[in-house]
Order: sequence, then structure tokens, then C-alpha cells
Amino acid sequence: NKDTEVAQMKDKKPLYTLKKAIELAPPPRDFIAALKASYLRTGMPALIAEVKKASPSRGVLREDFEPVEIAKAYEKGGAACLSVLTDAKYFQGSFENLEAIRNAGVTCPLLCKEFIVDAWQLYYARAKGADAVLLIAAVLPDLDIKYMTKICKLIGLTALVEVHDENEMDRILKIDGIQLIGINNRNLETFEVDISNTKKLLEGERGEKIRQKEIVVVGESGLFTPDDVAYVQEAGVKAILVGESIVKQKDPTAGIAE
Ligand code: IGP
Repeated sequence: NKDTEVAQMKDKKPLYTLKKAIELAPPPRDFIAALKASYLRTGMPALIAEVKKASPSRGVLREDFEPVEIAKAYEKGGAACLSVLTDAKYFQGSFENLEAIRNAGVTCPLLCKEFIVDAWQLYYARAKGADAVLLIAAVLPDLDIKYMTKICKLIGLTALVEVHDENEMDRILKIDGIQLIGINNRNLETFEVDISNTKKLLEGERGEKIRQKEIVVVGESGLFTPDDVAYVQEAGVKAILVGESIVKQKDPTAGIAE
């Protein structure tokens, strides 16, 4: 599991070496500013395009997977930001992919898509070129979310906090300083996808509070058609996170599949 994996990685790269690397690294790119700029320019939800080879629910999505080529194609195709899977076990991703994309001259801000269970991973992600990280409410207690969002701020990372039900949304809305929330339409336990989840979690008082706090909301998973995008936009999202539908296309510059 992640804890053992992280313990082994920590042994190779203790925190002080990462802190040094971060001091020397180029400044992070502003993930939220890129989303807002894209939304303002197009009037459509900003696209966070995901570089993902495989997933536990769908298996290998693309045999000829070339992460750098896909990232460049996404950027050319108008993505505001990119999400790069680094988890090896379930998604066949890697930090090498993240670094390679960063070093290939891609200018979009990069989200490191990893199961974060330990603050050390935040420093590691930043050292490997990430501009943003994912914090999953389903696996992190409130205190960890608070602590980790503070560290993110200190080291210049944007935290995308992911929720998938009302209870998680309510927990996160009580925490100060959250700027970016992702609503996952996929249930991580059953893998069932239902895009009405985005709408459900933005209704009523919850939506009200999100607008008050000026939190940017990302609709995540299971988006395939322009109708899907219009539906989540109507629900109130300013950005979408799309993997399968675009990674599978012959030409990933073509945007969302019809
Ligand atoms: C993308 P899709 O259905 O377009 O491929 O989904 C993204 O939302 C999904 O990969 C994802 C994910 C996650 C993966 C959302 N949250 C957490 C790993 C871990």
C-alpha cells in the first residue's frame, strides 16, 4: 500500500534534500489563475486534461501511450491545465512522466495525480515539477486536510480537494482556506459513475456557500460529450477534469469526443 511505498521513497529522498531541491526549482505556475483565465476567455469550463495510461475500472486505455506527446497535444488543443497520473500500481503512472512533461516545455500548470497520505509526498511532488496536488477527502481526516493545505500554501502548491458525497463536501466547506474543490462523479469504491453527482453536491446551501467563499469547482470523471459538459456547467462548475474520453482518441488535440 501507499504507506509502505512512501516509507521506502522517503528513505531514498529525505525531506531536507527535497526542501533544497524546491528552493532551486523554478517558481510554480498558478493553477487556479489558469483555470479562471480559460473560463473567462471561452465562457466554457476550463479543461484539465488527464495523462492516464490505465485505470482500475477500465484497464489499459491506450497501448501506444506516450505521455509527453499526449501532454503536448492536450496543450495545443486548448487545455488550461494538465493532470498527470503518478500512481504506478493502479494507473501505470510515474513521477518520471510528470518530470518529463515538465521538462518538455509544456507551459500548462500540472496537477500531480497521486494518492497523498503523507505530507512528505507534497514536497516530493513539488520537487518533481508539480504545480498542484490532489487531496482526497475520502482518505484524509480533516486535520490532515488542514495541515496539508497549509504546507501546500507554504511551498507554492495548489491543493485540489476531492469530494464525492454530501458528507465529504460538508466537511471540506468547514475548513478555512480551501480554494479549489473537485467533485468526483466516480465512486472510488464501486467505480460507478453518475454525473448528476456534481449537480447534487452543488444544490442549495452548499452551492451558496461555495459562491460566497469564491471556491472554484471542478467536475471530475465520466464526462464524454458536449452535453455532459453543458450539464456540469449548468450545475455550476468552472472547470472539468477529463481523462478516458480524450486519452483514448487517435488525435488527443480533437478535444472532447462527440
Ligand atoms: C478523470 P475520466 O472518467 O474522465 O477518465 O476521469 C479523473 O476524474 C479520474 O481519473 C480521477 C481519479 C481520481 C483518478 C478522479 N479522481 C483520484 C485517481 C485518483
